[in-house]
Amino acid sequence: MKALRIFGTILVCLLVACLVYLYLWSLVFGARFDDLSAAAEARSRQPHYIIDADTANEVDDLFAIVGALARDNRYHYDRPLLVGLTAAQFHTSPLAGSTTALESQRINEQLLKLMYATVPSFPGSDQPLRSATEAQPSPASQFIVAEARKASPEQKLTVFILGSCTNLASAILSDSSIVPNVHARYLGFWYDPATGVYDKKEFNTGNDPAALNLLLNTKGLEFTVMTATSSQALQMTREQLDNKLPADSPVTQYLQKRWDTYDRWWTEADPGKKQWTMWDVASLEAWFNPQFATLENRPAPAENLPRDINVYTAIDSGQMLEQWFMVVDSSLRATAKAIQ
Ligand SMILES: [Ca+2]
Repeated sequence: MKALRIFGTILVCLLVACLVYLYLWSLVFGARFDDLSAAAEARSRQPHYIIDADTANEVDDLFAIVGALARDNRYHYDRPLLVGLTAAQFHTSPLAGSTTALESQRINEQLLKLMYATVPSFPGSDQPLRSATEAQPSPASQFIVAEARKASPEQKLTVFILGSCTNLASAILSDSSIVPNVHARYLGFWYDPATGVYDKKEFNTGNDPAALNLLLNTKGLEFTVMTATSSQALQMTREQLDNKLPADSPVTQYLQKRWDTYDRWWTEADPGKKQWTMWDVASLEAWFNPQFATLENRPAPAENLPRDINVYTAIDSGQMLEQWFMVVDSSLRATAKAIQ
């Protein structure tokens, strides 16, 4: 009888221990499951974007890309995710060879390596559109199509165009079903906010006018422009570059070398290259920091589809520049610490 009581007590104790064990594990697994589902939810809302840049044409593209890579963190789903870097042509430059997109691609790859970024990159077409209806397919345009197909009208793919519009225009000509899934953010043409007058005599536009007009004339394509007029206010001095980023960083040194060795062919002003207009930086920073820019709905150019487009009519260039330096400086310092 006594043995039976002892056996019963042991059995009850084991049962209680099992229940406590199961309860504790359910708490742990439940918390983990909540974390995972919250992460999946945040990830599904994460804005995806592509930068399409004519990097080898100028100096400012490099700074815009470095600013974006400094922010990119694949594990912070509340931040925009740079899904790819594509390279654009600039065939009208007096310095242009016959493979300008490939030249841009090479610099893009170097920047990704220097920033330890695992972002895929693709070369675009070396030539502008053949006509308003004929695409120039390329790995870049195919990549844009593939990413845009994954997007939706509610969760659009943002494509920053920092050079000619050839690659996105070719993507749309290849598959027009992507249009409602894409938000084009163009850096180009002049616009006077006071008079509402547009002027398309500008470098990026001139490298593929048919491609830009295709984007402006495409019904349902969300279109935002950081104009040359607004972005020209963003001036960086060489002194700032030398003083505000870590001098021993390979990224700082790469940017300084580009600044020194690039021939500024369009002007003889400022021969010592004491400052540089950071047009492309303005386009990305206005998106990262909307509080530093004024965005307005304005009628599209009269010769294009009658509709409103989004136009940045002013920027706070001082705040934008400070923010760019702060983010890039802290990213370069963190990287240096991590690889020590
Ligand atoms: Ca550019």
